Order: sequence, then structure tokens, then C-alpha cells
Amino acid sequence: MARGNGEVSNSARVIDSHTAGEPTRVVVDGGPDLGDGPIAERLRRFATHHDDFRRSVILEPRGSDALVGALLCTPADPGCAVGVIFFNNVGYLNMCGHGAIGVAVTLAYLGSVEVGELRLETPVGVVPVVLRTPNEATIENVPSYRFRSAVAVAVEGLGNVRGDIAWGGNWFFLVDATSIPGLAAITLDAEPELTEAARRIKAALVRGGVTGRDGAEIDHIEFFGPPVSADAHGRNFVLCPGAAYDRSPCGTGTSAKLACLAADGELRPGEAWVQESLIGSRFVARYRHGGANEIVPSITGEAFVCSEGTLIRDPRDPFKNGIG
Ligand code: PYC
Repeated sequence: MARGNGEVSNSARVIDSHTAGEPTRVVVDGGPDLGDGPIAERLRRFATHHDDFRRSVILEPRGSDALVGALLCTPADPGCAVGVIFFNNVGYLNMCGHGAIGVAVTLAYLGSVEVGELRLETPVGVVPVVLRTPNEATIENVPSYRFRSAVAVAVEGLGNVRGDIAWGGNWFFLVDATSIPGLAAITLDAEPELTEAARRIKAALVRGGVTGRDGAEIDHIEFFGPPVSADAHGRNFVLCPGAAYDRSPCGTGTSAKLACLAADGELRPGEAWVQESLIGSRFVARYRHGGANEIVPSITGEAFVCSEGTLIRDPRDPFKNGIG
């Protein structure tokens, strides 16, 4: 848990896991004291007063660009097992699907929760979780929706690219990969081309002033295409805000995809959608109807703890707050 004495420790206890290949580093002790109140408010305090802690945990030499951090805090809602704030190499995430599964599995590893139901409090709402086994969890994500469809943007080197804007706990621009000239398939070999195309699309969205609701930045770009496995329904590539690609099928990205499928009448409530990632790992997703034009997605995936340790920030270390 984050400390309660107003100090930031020079060491932090962390547990690393991966969910479908995407890493999560859970800070279980030694994080900054963020006080009480709503988790969204504590996120703001984290960003304003303790961003060096985020950098130290995620950036090299202690971390990597692909890593998502999860700071555990005392929940404001006593019905929740923990409060959690997700962060990455460039900032903070509203919600993180693979990270929520990683947190649930980490809590089970620590013996803090049993297999069964629990709730996580995030900056964008309470996320109910069913821990099915010590390594498999289903999260019920925040209500998701398609905001705009078939939005055209002029992209450097790619011409006019059309995509849907959807909210799945983060903002996504979803593009059919087969519509991009020269992008053959969503395979690991094509990762450099996919990353470059996604980077250019993101720059075009910024240039064109294309945003989510209330001017929110669209910070995730998602390509979708046919699956490789016969028993999956789709494959995706998601470029995260810090320019690393998601090794998992991205929980919030899968939620955004479900919102688009639901809006197009291509997936019924309760029907399973098996989403493959770039590396072939998978989530099984379903939805139920939410409020007007909203769905409530459920995402099932597996996570495994892969290390535990103590991060040390020696005050004499010139890179105690990471490189960059
Ligand atoms: O699983 O939602 C997710 C996610 C967001 C960024 C990285 N993973």
C-alpha cells in the first residue's frame, strides 16, 4: 500500500506479473502517501507531487517502456479490496484491463484475496472482478461506447484513414488494418510497420483536433483484423500512449472494440468474442447492455506472477528517477 506518513520511501516493494504477455508491476509497499478521498483525486496528487516515483518505477534502469505500474492504495469505498492507480512510461491511465487482471492475480498470490468475487476501485469507477482460479480472472470493465464512427483523418504517408472513436476506459481510435495500404497482416514481424503507422495516425488526430468526448485526447490507436487461430474472432495491435505496443489484447481496447461491434449489430449481448493480441495471446470478452448506447464489457484473461523484489532509489544515484 501507499505510505500513510507523508513520506516517500527510498525503497518500494513490487510484484511483477504478466497478463497475456503484457507486464504489470504492482507497488505493494513504499509508494507515496496520496491521502484520502476519491481515487481520481489521489491520481491527481500522484501526478502533481510524486511523478518522480512513477518515473523511477517504470523507466529504465528499473523498468521498461512496456511496463504498466499499479499503485495499491486504501480504497475510499470499503466494499473494494483495494484502490489502484495505473501508470506507464509517460503518465497515468484511467483504467487498464490487463493491469486489473494482473492486480487480482497478484492479490491472490499475496494471500490478500481468495478465489471468488472482489472489487477494485479505479479512477474511473469500481471494477468488479471474479477470480476464477489463482491465475484467471474476469473483470467487468467500466461502461464503454462508440463515440463517433468512420472518422476520416489525413495521415502522413498513408492518405485518408478512417476509424471509429470509442471509450473502453481509455480513448481509442480503431482502424481496420486491411484498409491501410502496405499493412499486410497483424503479425509480430510487422510490429515496426504497425507501430509507425499507428504513430502517424495519432499525430494526425492531434493535428486535426480529433478527440474523444469533451475534447479528451485519444491516446490509444488500435488496428484490428482477422484472427490467426481458427477459434478466435479477431486480432488486434494496440499502440499505448508511451509508444510501446500492448503484448496482451488490451482489456480497454477489447472493450472499445466490443462497443463498436455492438453498435454495428455484429455481436449480441452474452456472445463470446475471442480477441487475439499481436503475440497470439487472448482474452475472451462478452458484454451486457448498459445505459443508453453503452455496453458493460467483461474480459477474461490469465496472469502469472513472474518476480518480486525491492526497487531501491539511492539518493546518490543520478538515475534514481529513471532515464529520460
Ligand atoms: O489492458 O487496458 C489494457 C491496457 C491499456 C494499456 C495497456 N494495457
